[in-house]
Amino acid sequence: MGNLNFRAQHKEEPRVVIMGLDSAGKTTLLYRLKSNQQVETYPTVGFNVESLEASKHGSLTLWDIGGQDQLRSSWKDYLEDTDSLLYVLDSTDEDRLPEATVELENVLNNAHMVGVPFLVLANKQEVPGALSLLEIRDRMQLDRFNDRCWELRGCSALTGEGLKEAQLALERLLQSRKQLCLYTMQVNGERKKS
Ligand code: G3D
Repeated sequence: MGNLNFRAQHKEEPRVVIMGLDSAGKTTLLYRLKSNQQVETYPTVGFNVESLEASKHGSLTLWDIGGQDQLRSSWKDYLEDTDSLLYVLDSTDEDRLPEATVELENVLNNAHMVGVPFLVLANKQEVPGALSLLEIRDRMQLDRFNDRCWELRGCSALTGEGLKEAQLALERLLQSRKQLCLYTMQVNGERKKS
């Protein structure tokens, strides 16, 4: 479990928020990315936070936010200064895909999330019968979010499959965010001069 000073200490690192319904595999993913280890997880009350080494960015701060129904109203409190959203899905939980879609929409509609890129990670892909990426893309109608950068990747936080590719996708999205910020600063600078 992280401590609240972590944010102040690491504020210059790109900030990635991990969200998704409870049991999607967020905490397993966080610790698999962090140390390539499987950990015993308990429902997250509040958040877990870790710093992760990344190839292009030095390091990233990953915030894993509890996804239980009663905690979701507090998701908005974690969105300020977010550079990218990592949205984790349980690809075996077809019944809750509509709920997961609505929650993703709610997060993306938050005022702090305008233009923030996101990565949907379809987790638990090693389970036979898991929804394919194509099915997920169609059912969640992800193409309607084409006004910002996003990617959809499959993975298994349990076996580690797909995580390297997921991390690279995340880094690409952060790069796109950085370029957009630089462009916006430049445009704002030009506006000030004129
Ligand atoms: P959460 O943080 O999103 O709530 P957890 O989810 O990380 O606590 O994981 C919830 C359950 O899903 C855990 O099982 C965990 O082991 C399992 N899980 C996470 N990732 C995967 C995966 O890629 N494949 C499979 N098959 N299971 C996964 P338990 O049994 O402890 O509830």
